[in-house]
Amino acid sequence: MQPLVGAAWAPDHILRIANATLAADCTERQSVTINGTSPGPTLRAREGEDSVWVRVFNDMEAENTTLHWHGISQYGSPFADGTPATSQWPIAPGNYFDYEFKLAAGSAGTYMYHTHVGFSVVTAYGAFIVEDSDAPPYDYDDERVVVLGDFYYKSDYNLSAGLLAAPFKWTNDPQALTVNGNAYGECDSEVKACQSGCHTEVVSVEPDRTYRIRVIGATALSFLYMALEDHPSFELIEVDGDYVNTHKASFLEVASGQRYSFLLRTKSLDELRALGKTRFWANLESRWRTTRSYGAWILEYNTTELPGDGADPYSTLPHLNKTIPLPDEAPFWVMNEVTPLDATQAPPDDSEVSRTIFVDGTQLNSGPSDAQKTFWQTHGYMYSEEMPATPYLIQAYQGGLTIDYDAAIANEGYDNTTHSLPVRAGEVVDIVFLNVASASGTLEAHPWHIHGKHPYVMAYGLGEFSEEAYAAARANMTAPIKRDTVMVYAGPEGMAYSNTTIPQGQVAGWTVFRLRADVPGAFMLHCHIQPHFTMGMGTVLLIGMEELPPLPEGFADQYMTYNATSQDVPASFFALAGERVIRRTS
Ligand SMILES: [Cu+2]
Repeated sequence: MQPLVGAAWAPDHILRIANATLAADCTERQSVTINGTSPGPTLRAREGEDSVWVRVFNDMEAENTTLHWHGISQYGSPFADGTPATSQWPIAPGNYFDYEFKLAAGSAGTYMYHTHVGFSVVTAYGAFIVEDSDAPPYDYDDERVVVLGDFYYKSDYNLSAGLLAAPFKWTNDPQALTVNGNAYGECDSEVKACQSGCHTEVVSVEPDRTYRIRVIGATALSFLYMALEDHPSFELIEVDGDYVNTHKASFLEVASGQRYSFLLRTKSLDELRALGKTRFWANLESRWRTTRSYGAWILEYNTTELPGDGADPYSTLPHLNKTIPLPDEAPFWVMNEVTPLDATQAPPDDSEVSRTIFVDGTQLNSGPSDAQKTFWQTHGYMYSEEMPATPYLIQAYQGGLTIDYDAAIANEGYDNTTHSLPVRAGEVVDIVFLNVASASGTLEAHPWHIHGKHPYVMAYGLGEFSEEAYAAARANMTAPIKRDTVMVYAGPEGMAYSNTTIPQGQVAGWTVFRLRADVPGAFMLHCHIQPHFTMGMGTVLLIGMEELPPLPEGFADQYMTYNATSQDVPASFFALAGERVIRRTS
């Protein structure tokens, strides 16, 4: 629903978040959708444009929501980042919220939007593509978007309630892996309500072309490996919204929150004729968990000159792990070799780094064994989207947020009063994520996601973190790239999938971000595995809170108070024609 796009009074996009029944793999599930579907519509904007304005309506009857622009830097617009308790009051049922932000030059790439309240993110997401202002640096004929997701039969409420319950109830792995919202499934109508027509996602291409395939990790849990039948290699060109020098790879690794683009050269008619088929499987398998999930999508050649044959979107998946094998778990993948396309792009120099901040995500248990809770802490604190009662950024705009930098600096960067990591505007910090063995001596691989801007990934390591280990790992890194979602590995000893343990509290892996804190605002820093985040695996960066940008004119009316926007805004913007109801002045 995008009436009169471009008219002076209209938002660039209107998104409506609502409850609806989905049946990705033919099994019905009450879900949260955006404009009626999962994924929601693919939004496109151009880098360097004045701004993007998206009006988001909460059409749900009883649930709050927010919408986060995953990977988008929020220079000058921290109030548009879309996180409850941190950047805004949640959007109350019946309310709307205006997100308006700029897309800086150089930000062209692949992003997503998703809700940031409760477990609704499992289906409430969509692709957000920032197009180049000029021709892209790589030649391709066309592009395709592949959004990877997890499909659970349990409701959002049951999933998160179990994670917070005593005794703790794990979500388990998803019942299906979706691609652009689709998966083939054989629904059991004696157990669940079923729909018909579900199928493996089909991505159509023409022969003899070059495609940019944009892959978006919108899974709630799964870290997916992916490879293509009879298409043994492709070239990586983008990582999390930044172009990289082409890097050949035979398979892709996509964690929750990560995005990649690769160039795929499609086969000629002669090659297809020789292979005797026009539809090819893409194999998807999860890694780094005790059990593996399996999924697929299909690359289909659009041609009338050959009979359609090959992968069948309406059939049970064959054992693709036999025909399109994917490797076992191994840390780092190609990340030490990938380099930025812009050769002038380099992290701030060591001499600029003022201090090191540690983020020690640790899984703990409490209570008797028959009613045991399991949760994640950072610096001894379990993050909750219910706290603080007034969001950090609202507190700051009210003039009521006091930052104690000295207390934080004395405590590895963490301030125990505000439960945050305060950083002065302009400071350069190294943020070290530690992978710490749990109370039961186990470890997992975590995709840590930073809001606000993209730091440089300086180095990855296994084992204990030390200055010597950091220096050695940096020497191993060809050239740091920027990204917003980075793996923190560990193992193999102690990894959940390896069925071994190590002593509780032992650090078994780490990753370092280097951040120039030039984007004032309150920004989340959290594991993008939604169950871990629900269990408390997150914290908040408070950057230069003394130097926040002013609120746009008229915006305070909807921003400073919960439940402040009209319940009576017409469902269609056509009904508003003639009224100037916006804060944009151009
Ligand atoms: Cu995690």
